[in-house]
Amino acid sequence: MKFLYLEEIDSTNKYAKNNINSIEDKTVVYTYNQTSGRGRLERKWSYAGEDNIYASIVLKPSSEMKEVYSNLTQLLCVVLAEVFEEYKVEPKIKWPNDIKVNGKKISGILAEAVGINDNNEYFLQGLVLGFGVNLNAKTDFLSKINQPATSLNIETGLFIDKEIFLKRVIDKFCLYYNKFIEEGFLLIREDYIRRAEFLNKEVSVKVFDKTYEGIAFDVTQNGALKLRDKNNQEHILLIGDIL
Ligand code: BT5
Repeated sequence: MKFLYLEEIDSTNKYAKNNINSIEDKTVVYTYNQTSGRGRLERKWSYAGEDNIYASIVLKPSSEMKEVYSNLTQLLCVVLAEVFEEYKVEPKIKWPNDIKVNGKKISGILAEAVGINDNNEYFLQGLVLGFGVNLNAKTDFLSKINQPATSLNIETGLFIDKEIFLKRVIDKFCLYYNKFIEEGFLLIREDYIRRAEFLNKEVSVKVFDKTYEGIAFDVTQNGALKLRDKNNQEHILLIGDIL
């Protein structure tokens, strides 16, 4: 993996997307000064200061889109969880790709694909897997976020070295990556489910403008969420937000 450090940038994901052709496959674009970080669905990723991680992994696995690419966020989620565990905290995954510690959000992932349509054919130029991790955020900053949020220093009482953390994440991601592209979500399904906080619970899942309610009872071989509603009807949700 190559590293591309930017002194200051609005969003590492946006930078990676805008420069997709000049950025090589397997490059980590990162900054410690992200001025306008983004979450999914036009939400924001708040800047927690320069001792935290704001990074985007650029991948160019092929020019056609494959289903397994949409599961890369879940791979990154498992990788992040494993690295958190090295710091002796207990991360929980909120489907599809939030990480929480003690019920509070500590990390978020934003995956985007860049491609072009030509004569009804789609050519994938690259995938951008962005992640933000609160390593050393202050409680007064976190309390202003519109959902419970935490940081690794708060959970451990230690100052966390951001370079070491980032390197651990990228090394681990590389260890899994090739095999994951071949084998898909099944490779990590057990590791993902073991840390899932939502399974066998009653949840509401928002999928665009529709909301599904029921018991989240399984995650499929493709990483989709299985939900059983009160009429005993099963729904398989590929994307969405657990409310
Ligand atoms: C995410 O979106 O959690 C994806 C966040 C991805 C951020 C990275 S940073 C590097 C790269 N460049 C970018 O521009 N983005 C990526 P979502 O699931 O939509 O969650 C967004 C919600 O998380 C917000 O509405 C807040 O409730 C919460 N949030 C925002 N900032 C936070 C923070 N620093 N810590 C914890 N929670 C936060």
